[in-house]
Amino acid sequence: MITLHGFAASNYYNLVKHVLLYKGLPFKENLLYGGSEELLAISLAGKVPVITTAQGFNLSESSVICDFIEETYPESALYPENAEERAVVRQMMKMAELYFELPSRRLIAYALSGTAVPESIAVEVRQVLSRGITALSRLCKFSPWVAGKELTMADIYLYYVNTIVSAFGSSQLNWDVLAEIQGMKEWSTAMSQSAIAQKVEADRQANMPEFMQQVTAKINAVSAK
Ligand SMILES: N[C@@H](CCC(=O)N[C@@H](CS)C(=O)NCC(=O)O)C(=O)O
Repeated sequence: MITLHGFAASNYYNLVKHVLLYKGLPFKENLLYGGSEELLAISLAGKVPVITTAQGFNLSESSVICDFIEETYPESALYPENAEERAVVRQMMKMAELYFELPSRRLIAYALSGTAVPESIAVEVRQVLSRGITALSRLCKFSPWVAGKELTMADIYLYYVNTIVSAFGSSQLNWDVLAEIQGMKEWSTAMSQSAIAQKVEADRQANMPEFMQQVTAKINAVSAK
């Protein structure tokens, strides 16, 4: 059986969990936070999520894990058969990661510590997010899924990326980034209503208090130095 390591407050963890649930694969969860020795032993960069297969193979990096799960368990396919269509799905995932997820993540430390985002960083983040808006507006079809008629890996990936963009764009930049892409919010609402998304969200909420305790402990340890 696959083991999924990490914590449910992480959107990267949750997107892999959603894929496992979508494919109906049996898996167990092992709660690990960043910085733990146990995580460092199995995750090359000390990041979550990590999966361990029944054969004992450890794999990190969420998009690589998604590909591995698809190749190992092709039932309930999440990538199109056609190579060009498959490339478009991967392009959406890449654009979402580079131009939505990563710039939004630069805001998280300020949100958690309650300090203002320096204007130079806010300018840079806005620029990169604008690039993401342009790219994803051109790519996403929302008919009804992002790549067209079939739900693909891009739907799952983008949905969890958007949780970060939405939360920190509005709280730190006062910018409703997702509203800039026509159809994105309606699609996001549809995604959030699936039984899988609701289970993942319930688990996320249950983990939040403990996750916030971890964050506070880390902030206090840094400020005590
Ligand atoms: N590129 C990685 C990023 C994963 C990542 O940033 N995970 C965060 C949680 S959302 C983490 O492990 N943070 C703990 C730390 O940095 O120590 C992926 O796609 O899996």
